[in-house]
Amino acid sequence: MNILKKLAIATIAAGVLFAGPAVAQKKKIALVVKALGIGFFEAAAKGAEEAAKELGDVEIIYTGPTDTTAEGQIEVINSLIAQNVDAIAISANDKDALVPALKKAMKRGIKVISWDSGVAPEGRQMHLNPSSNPLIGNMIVKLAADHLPEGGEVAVLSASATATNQNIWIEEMNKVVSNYKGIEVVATVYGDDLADKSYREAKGLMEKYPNLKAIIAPTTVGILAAAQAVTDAGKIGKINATGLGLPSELAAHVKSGATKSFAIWNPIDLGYSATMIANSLIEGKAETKPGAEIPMGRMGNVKLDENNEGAMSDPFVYDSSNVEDFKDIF
Ligand code: RAM
Repeated sequence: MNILKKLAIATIAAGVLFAGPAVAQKKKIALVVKALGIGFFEAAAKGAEEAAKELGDVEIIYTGPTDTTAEGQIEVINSLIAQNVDAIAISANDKDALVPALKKAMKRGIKVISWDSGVAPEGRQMHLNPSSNPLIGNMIVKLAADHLPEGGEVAVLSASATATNQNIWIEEMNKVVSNYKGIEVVATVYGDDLADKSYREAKGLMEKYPNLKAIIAPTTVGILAAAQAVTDAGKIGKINATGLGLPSELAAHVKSGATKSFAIWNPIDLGYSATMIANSLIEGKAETKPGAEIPMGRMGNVKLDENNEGAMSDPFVYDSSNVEDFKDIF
């Protein structure tokens, strides 16, 4: 063997040694939530992990700010861009404020979707709603009205004032309130999805409106705080804390009567679906255009409307007849 050939073989061998065996890199999907420490999002993260396990080659980065602000999420997005993740799936604290940062991510080739709480169309490729917005809007007032045959004063305790999802649901609710005889919405306040602020706001509502019959909280943090505030004020049976909540967090309040009933979709399914969609986009297996369908694993397909939005499934109502069956799941 001539010296050149020997050298070539040695070089190839060294190259192989140096490169090592080909290790398949896992795709990185970031699940960005409104804030860390919220049970609803922790359940969604469980679903994302389930999807990652099913796919086998996906790593989930579960992240978010410590409070429900757009500024906090922008920092998180910039750090994910620096980490060169493959996809960002975000529940937004503000529809518009995140757009520039997410546009930057998309320019770098990162797939961007919103889920739960949406980003304006120019800042994401598609948005996954948990359910239809008009259905949720109607549901939250119906939950209160079902227990108020004579009508009465109700107030809304929302999440943050810029939360896309709660704002749409409240808007949809206000469109149909007149269908419920005698129901009057006297105030809308914001607890920012912080337990203590939500509690103080609920207390404030009860003090300001002595005839209040229900607090409608379309947020899992808000409804829990409202149920506690109703309990502490000795108002069980007089004021119904209702809206959207988690069976695991509300079972005791349903038992006490502070919450007569509430609704929610399965947050585990939502995190699972968002992850499956993100993966379909990374793999180039789906398009994001009106009318397109994107596969979501065991949840079937989501069909996109003219704004590239789609809904996962219908909300489900919980009360004393079924809350115990679900409280260990989410
Ligand atoms: C809180 C968050 C979330 C919302 C649920 C119902 O956990 O605000 O965005 O979807 O409530």
